[in-house]
Amino acid sequence: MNQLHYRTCNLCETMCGIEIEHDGKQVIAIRGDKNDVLSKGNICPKAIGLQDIHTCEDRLRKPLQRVRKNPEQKSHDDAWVEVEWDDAIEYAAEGLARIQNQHGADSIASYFGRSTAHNIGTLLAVTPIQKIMGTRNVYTGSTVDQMPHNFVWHHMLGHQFLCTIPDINRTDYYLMLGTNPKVSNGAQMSTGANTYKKLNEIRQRGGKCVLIDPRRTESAKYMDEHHFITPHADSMFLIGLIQVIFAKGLAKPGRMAEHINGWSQIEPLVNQFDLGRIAEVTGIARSDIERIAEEFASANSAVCYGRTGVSMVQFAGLTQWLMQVMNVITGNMDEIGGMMFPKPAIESLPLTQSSWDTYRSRVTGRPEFSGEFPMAILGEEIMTPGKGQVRGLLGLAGNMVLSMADGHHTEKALNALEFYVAVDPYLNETTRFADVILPPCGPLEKGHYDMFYHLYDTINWSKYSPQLFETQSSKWTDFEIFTDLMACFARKRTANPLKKLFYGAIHTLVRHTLTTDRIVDLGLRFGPYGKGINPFNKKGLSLQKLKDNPHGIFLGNLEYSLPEGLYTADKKINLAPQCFVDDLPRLKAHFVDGGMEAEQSESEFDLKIISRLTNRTLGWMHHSQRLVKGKNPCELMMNPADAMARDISTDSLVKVTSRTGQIQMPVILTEDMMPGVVCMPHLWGHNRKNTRQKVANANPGVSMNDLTDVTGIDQLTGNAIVNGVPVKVEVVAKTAPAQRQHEDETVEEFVV
Ligand SMILES: Nc1nc2c(c(=O)[nH]1)N[C@H]1C(S)=C(S)[C@@H](COP(=O)(O)OP(=O)(O)OC[C@H]3O[C@@H](n4cnc5c(=O)[nH]c(N)nc54)[C@H](O)[C@@H]3O)O[C@H]1N2
Ligand SMILES: Nc1nc2c(c(=O)[nH]1)N[C@H]1C(S)=C(S)[C@@H](COP(=O)(O)OP(=O)(O)OC[C@H]3O[C@@H](n4cnc5c(=O)[nH]c(N)nc54)[C@H](O)[C@@H]3O)O[C@H]1N2
Ligand code: SF4
Ligand SMILES: [Mo]
Repeated sequence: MNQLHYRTCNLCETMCGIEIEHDGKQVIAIRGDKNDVLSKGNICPKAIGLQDIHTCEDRLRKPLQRVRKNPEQKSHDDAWVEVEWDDAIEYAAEGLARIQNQHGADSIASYFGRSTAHNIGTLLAVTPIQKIMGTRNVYTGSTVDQMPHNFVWHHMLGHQFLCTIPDINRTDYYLMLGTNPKVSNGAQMSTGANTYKKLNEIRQRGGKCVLIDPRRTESAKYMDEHHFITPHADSMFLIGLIQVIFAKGLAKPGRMAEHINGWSQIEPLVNQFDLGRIAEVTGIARSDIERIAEEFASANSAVCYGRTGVSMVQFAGLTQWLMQVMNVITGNMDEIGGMMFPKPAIESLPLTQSSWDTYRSRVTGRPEFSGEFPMAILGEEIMTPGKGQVRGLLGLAGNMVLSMADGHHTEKALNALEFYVAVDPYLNETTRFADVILPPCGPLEKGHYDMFYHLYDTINWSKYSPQLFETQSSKWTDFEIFTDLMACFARKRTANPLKKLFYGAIHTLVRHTLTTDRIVDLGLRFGPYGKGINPFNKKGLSLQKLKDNPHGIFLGNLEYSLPEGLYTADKKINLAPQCFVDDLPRLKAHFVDGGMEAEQSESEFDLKIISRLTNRTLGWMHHSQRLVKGKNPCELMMNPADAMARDISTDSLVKVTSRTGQIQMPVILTEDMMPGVVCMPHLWGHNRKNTRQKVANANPGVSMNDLTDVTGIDQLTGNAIVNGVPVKVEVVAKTAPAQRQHEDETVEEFVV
């Protein structure tokens, strides 16, 4: 008899509730859970891919170890052999410890990709791994994603994870920059896959929605207005808005009036910029800037919010800061319908680091942020000889060859490593460089709690997802892998027999007592809604309470939490942190003092390329046949005027060239692109050799990050610039050949 199982889809931060019909071994169907307290039955197509991942033959069930043909060098001809878990852990720990014993703590780096944040086992392991490895070379996918947000929260509010969340359920004015929630389903704002319905609701209750994006995206039709903007120019647009708000006397601090530092600095700073020039460089008419500013400041409540399109660009730190300035000066910070702060059932902020520039990187002196360096410098730290050079890597839950800037540069760096341990369920474009791959069990084979993503809640709620299936042969969760790996590593890092014994004892204790479920239970019990250890407290949260409520528990709407909730020492919002003030001249040099024109006239790259997500795809879900079937979405969107100037027509095959690389794909002409800007999907390009991923490789596409530039970073925050990258586009053939199986000939072949 088929049964029903309820859980949260862990593929993205949207956290939709799903209902899985199954027979105890296999999934029969995956649907939206109508009773889920957050998503109320809404899901996106990606959730059904979980069924394919569960049965995917390429998903590794046992550790793989590289057997080198030439002991001195890795090669594509090396063999992979399956090894037993204990042997694999021993081999991995030995390889990492040997390097650190010889070359010091910093000679090993760690890298955490996006799947870390979707997985309680990896999340809980991050801090212990960093403490045990003791290296300063810590890298995560955050610096090709949301780091500018964290940077702003740290400097303005005192903690990198004091996340401002748009109160989309109650706002009257929604100003949205560089995000496409109809497809992404909302980023840093977890609503369940129904964000677009919430945009409709804003308008139905008499509010207004305005979108700023160089592409008229799928989300535009749920908005009242859409304006094209020149990539990278959002800071200028925001400066224009702030200028008008002050000039018209509309600035009002609201409820936070007594708790803001730096108010008087803002007006003179923005007044350095001429509104006419702002209109010219952004492409948004002066009258529109003036009107939007007035509307925003006069609305009962309003929120200015933006995501990856304004965090993976030049001046991303400034843009994120100026968006928050907009919210503060209109009295919308920590206000109903403005930016608010969720109160998650498990408190994690006090346990996480928030710091800036307490030390710097070895090669180019980049400041750390909250204990990590930008991904952009991992390659130079690996490939520049000297004391402290990175020689070993523990890399997990990210496919950096496709997802980080300049894939070929990443490949060179990975190939130069002496030893690389990957914790990942696939032999993919990145893990093929590993010496050993430790594969965790599948997503349905373990319990799940969204330890991190509740920081993005639009309502307060809590839910636990139990393990559905017994694990197949890959019986270990990420948490178990890390516990064993780190224990074994710590023993190998010390010569002291007493310490070895001590580490062994700690390991046994942790392995037998501290399961992820126990940690969740403790976190819930002692969190803000917890029952503590009081058996008579029937209302308070515990793991059992969540297990008894498989659709989740609603804990209330977002409530005021400032100033008490601030992490700044004086409990005030810092409206004008010096680092942002100091970054304004860089913006001015580019947009006002001729930098932009000089860049344009010197460069052969006359277009800018930006990224797009597609409904059915999400990096590693390209292993799901259900999701990749049909036409490959790697097509270049281009404005017809740009096409005409280059003799390109719909379906032409074009060559896109940047400073770092070249790829080919068919073109689609559309007025939805801003002239001068082209757009393609990212995280494709499954055309590298020696991977084990039949489904993805059969529908490879091309990798956008073969065009992006590792040296392109927002200087302030260190975040990669993967949007608005300069390219040129030339026609190769008037009609594109039918989708090819492999695009090897279009990608410079990488030779190890
Ligand atoms: N289907 C699907 N959904 C996903 C994911 C996925 O892989 N697939 N990934 C998840 C993850 S990890 C994340 S971080 C989120 C991201 O969620 P979003 O931030 O919503 O991501 P995008 O859809 O790429 O939206 C970015 C938008 O910025 C625009 N843009 C580019 N450059 C600029 C610029 O200079 N200025 C402005 N104003 N706009 C610009 C682009 O045109 C694009 O519409 O999505 C999540 N949801
Ligand atoms: N050009 C361009 N580049 C971008 C972006 C863009 O907009 N444009 N967006 C950026 C953004 S926002 C993001 S989030 C990144 C995403 O980039 P990545 O972080 O590289 O994400 P994926 O490609 O989905 O790869 C996820 C990896 O985690 C592994 N994995 C899956 N589940 C688990 C698990 O439970 N445990 C472990 N240990 N591993 C697991 C998968 O096998 C895969 O190797 O890409 C970034 N790169
Ligand atoms: S939006 Fe899609 S992928 Fe994201 S949690 Fe919901 S169902 Fe899963
Ligand atoms: Mo992301």
